[in-house]
Amino acid sequence: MKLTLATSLAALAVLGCSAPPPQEAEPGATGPQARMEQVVSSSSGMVGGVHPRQIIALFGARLRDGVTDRELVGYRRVFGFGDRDGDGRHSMKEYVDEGVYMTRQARQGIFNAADSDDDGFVTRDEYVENRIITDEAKRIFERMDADRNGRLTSEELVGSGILKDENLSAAVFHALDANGNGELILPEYLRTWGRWARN
Ligand SMILES: [Ca+2]
Ligand SMILES: [Ca+2]
Ligand SMILES: [Ca+2]
Repeated sequence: MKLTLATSLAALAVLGCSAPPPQEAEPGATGPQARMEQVVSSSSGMVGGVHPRQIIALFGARLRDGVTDRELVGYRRVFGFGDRDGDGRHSMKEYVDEGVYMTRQARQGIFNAADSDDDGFVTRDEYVENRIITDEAKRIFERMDADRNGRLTSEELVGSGILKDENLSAAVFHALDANGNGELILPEYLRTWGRWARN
């Protein structure tokens, strides 16, 4: 079943889950090798002459500063639901194998993105950080997705006027469009955005 983005996000919000819609998970984005490639590409630095962290600030991202205490409490509570053995971290077994929302592949992608120290576990702080980054990034994506079809085109990004500079907008779109097909879907966008936010 193909859900609309709005429907999926609404469902995910109900589930307290930060995951992208299942049909949009892309292969090849998980595992140590993908992670290494991500590190290498992010180390190349600037996008359109601007530091990635500055780019997401230009998009209006506030990261931790944009989150209320109440939201933090909610994120921690949701983390606790998944931490079945109560050891303060999600194991691969708890989150990926025993998770029930989305596809296994989508859960694996989220787990890898959240595990920022790459030790095979997602601590509560890692989980909360990932929720802060991705929930905000999704709201920004939705604002730019003028026709609300869950796919962001370069025209939509430039047309949103969020980045004042059109050349920068084009460079940013190019950097986000990892598979080069001329449109961004959420998991694709979030992978690069997540790296920029942790940069
Ligand atoms: Ca970890
Ligand atoms: Ca669109
Ligand atoms: Ca694309």
